[in-house]
Amino acid sequence: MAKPLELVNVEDLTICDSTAQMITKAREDGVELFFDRANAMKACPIGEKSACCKHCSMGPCRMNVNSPYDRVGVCGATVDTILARNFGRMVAAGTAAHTDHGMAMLELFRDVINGKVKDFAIKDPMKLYEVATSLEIPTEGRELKEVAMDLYHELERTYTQVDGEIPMVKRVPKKTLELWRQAGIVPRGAMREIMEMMHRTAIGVDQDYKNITQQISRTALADGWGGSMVSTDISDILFGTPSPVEIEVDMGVLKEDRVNIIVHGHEPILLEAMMISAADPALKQMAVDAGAKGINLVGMCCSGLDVMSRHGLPHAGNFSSTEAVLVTGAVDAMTVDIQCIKQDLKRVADFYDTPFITTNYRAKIEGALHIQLDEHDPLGCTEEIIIKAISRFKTRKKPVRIPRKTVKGVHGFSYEYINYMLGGSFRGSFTPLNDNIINGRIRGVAGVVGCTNPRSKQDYSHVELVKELIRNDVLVLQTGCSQMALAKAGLTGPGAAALAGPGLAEVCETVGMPPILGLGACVDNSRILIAASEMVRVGGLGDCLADLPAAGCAPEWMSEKAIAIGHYFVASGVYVVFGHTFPMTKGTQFEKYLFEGLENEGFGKWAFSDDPKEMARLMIAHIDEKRAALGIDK
Ligand code: SF4
Ligand code: MSK
Repeated sequence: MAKPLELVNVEDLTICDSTAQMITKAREDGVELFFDRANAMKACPIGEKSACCKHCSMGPCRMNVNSPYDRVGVCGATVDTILARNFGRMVAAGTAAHTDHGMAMLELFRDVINGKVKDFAIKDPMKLYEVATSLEIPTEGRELKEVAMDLYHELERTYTQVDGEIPMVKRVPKKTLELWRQAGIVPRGAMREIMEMMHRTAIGVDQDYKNITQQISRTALADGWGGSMVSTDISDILFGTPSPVEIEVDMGVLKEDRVNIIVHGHEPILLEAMMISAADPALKQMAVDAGAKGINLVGMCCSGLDVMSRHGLPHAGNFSSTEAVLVTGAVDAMTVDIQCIKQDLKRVADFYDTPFITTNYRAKIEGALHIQLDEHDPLGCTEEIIIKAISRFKTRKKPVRIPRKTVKGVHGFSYEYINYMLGGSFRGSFTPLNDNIINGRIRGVAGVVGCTNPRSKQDYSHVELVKELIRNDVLVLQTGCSQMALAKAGLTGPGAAALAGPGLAEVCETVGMPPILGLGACVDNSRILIAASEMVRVGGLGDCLADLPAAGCAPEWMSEKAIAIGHYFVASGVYVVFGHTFPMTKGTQFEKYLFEGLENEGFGKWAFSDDPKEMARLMIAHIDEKRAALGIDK
């Protein structure tokens, strides 16, 4: 039986001190948070292992997780078919989320070029020319607008093309691409791949787990090398390629004497537009007239990560803190767009008299005020939100209690900048990184990414895993809520080099960089793919992505997007460890195929561990194996 809510120790729920304080306050206030529900509602033991199917009304059918081959579904589907179909649908959903986000960014880009959107412009023309060149679009002597329009049409194929290869495969190392071609998994267009994935996993279609996995890989690659990559590149072109900037994080960035507005979600346009409106002298004066010292715009989750890297905007916390931040009573408006927005935020916001505002027609929440953000007039929406926040500031009814903690760190490491720091040119080759890996100062590279989850102590595994990796000279690249876990723990400044092993510490101290580099939002994992491809292109570390001494991990994942990300890394050749839970039944052929079989075919592979020290051990062992194969294991 679940423990009564009040008996769950706050220290068992989170290592984030601010969130812990707000969980305690919520309990005093009688407000239930998702941590409490995760405890009260235990995960279904069959669903947790992904061993059930409800793809038709002859079921739902449940397998025996302790003896998975004891029975089959009413239609005869085996546990392997059921597991593969469920996994495929998670990848399809995750890919749909990233590609729909990317397509919205591409449409914004088109309307900026053709002059229909006037509030934004192309901020990084050099990146535009670089992306165009990488896709073999002629740039010599051509007007920016002409190149931009060609780029738009080329990138549109990422989503809509029904046959052929998506444009970004031109960036994939040759040998990796050859493997994909042989395996028949080069994506056509995301819509086609997602459609086929959904079709093949319907009742009575694809019932061979290996064949289903082929389409899982093709769909996931349409995310990583398609929708996500386009989204990152277009965001850089429109809003600027990030470069390192010192940022203040944690809930102490809220200020009692200011109009505090939280922006949460994923598409940068809402927060970019909010920044323009918050700088409007008339609105600033309105805030002062209401008795405030100013407007305090704060990001959360991935929207916040995206924009803080570009503009140095403060960030209040990750996914598991979005209800807790409302408990401060200091939030004068919370506004959201798409993805990772808990429906419960509305109820908690109501309790603290905080206006909760949705802005995207694709993501409304029952009962919430909806102010549609029209990209042709984004400021119309954001000005209205700020006016609502000012009016709430004026009439704050509940006492405000803001945790004092703030931490400073450095964020905004595009792959271009990582190379520059290591002694290359800003937009040059990755030679210095490769040299430091070959000479052993840097043992390897790890991507530690992904969500937090109320079924796992918030931030704990992210922080412990990363500490263990850098102690062993592994350079860590980060995105998403994981990046914020490390930022709150004070490990995103150059001072973190003191915790690194001697080789990595030497490199960090020489170039003045931290051993943990934050690359942005969860959609920006594509920056890691590009960095890895550059490492292959420069030479000395093998000739495909699977040869690199590299590994990835999402220790506290929760979203289907994380499964799509994990699988596009695996299909690209990377070893990926997931923590806390995995949608898999032990002792099945499908498990063996994902955890071993794919690697035998030249891809990466999946692994699972519940313990951050063990996750680190698995990743380091893999890195060492790759170093040995490259002959650089001295
Ligand atoms: Fe059961 Fe087969 Fe229908 Fe799934 S598709 S619910 S296993 S009968
Ligand atoms: S917000 S997908 S909880 S990283 Fe991108 Fe964080 Fe995971 Fe959402």
